[in-house]
Amino acid sequence: MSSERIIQVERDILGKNDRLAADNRARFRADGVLVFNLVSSPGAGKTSLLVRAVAELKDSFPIGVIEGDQQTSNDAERIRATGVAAIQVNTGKGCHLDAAMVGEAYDRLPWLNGGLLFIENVGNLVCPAAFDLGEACKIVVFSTTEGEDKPLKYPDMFAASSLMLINKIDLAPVLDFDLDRTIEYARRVNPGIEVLTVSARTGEGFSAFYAWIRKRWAKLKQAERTAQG
Ligand SMILES: Nc1nc2c(ncn2[C@@H]2O[C@H](COP(=O)(O)OP(=O)(O)OP(=O)(O)O)[C@@H](O)[C@H]2O)c(=O)[nH]1
Ligand SMILES: [Mg+2]
Ligand SMILES: [Zn+2]
Repeated sequence: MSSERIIQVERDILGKNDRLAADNRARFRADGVLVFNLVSSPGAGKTSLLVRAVAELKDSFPIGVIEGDQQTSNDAERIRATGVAAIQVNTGKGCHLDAAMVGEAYDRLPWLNGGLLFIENVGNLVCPAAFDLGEACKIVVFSTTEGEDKPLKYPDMFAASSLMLINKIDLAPVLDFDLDRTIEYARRVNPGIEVLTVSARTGEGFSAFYAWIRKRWAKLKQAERTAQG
């Protein structure tokens, strides 16, 4: 294929995805559901974070989870063990979730009436940045084991995210992790990105994460009331 043809095919794929993402977003709005798209490199701790968060939030909100991985249903099983509904999507050769996969998975979840939907994307710091799923925002999970320079090496993901959760903060002392430098690099590519430090292992920082979620949720409910007049 010529490079012009390749660019055209990419545009067609992203254009179709954007239309389906708009359909998803309209459905989420109609159901009053707040949707987060969690992205990270493999193993940063997305599922560990979600297992803790959904267990601790499930009495406050209806919650559903969509789990994206190339293979296995391990992550959906880890979520279901908390009593929260989870749908596993296997992308096979694919390296990201797209809006069509999320729309189909959403059909299979119970009605989340006014609740929360967490989408765990395939572990990959590159192309999930380009695929809108209809979410309210992306949350990038970055762990202390990855090296402070990742926001500069993979800027698209950090530019596309509203919140950076710096996970595995319990390991920071043994790794000589430089928190200030990481935040500085992330803000160089996205000056508005919010940052919280957490440990899915110890639970440190989770109350601030829940406060952040509740603030977004209150904003959504306020917008719904304004739209109703
Ligand atoms: N020390 C420590 N280990 C953690 C923490 N969070 C996750 N882990 C460990 O990191 C490894 C990967 O965690 P997962 O939750 O499976 O990561 P993930 O991002 O869901 O991985 P993929 O779905 O494969 O991309 C596991 O061994 C976890 O126990 C943390 O806060 N501290
Ligand atoms: Mg996972
Ligand atoms: Zn991909």
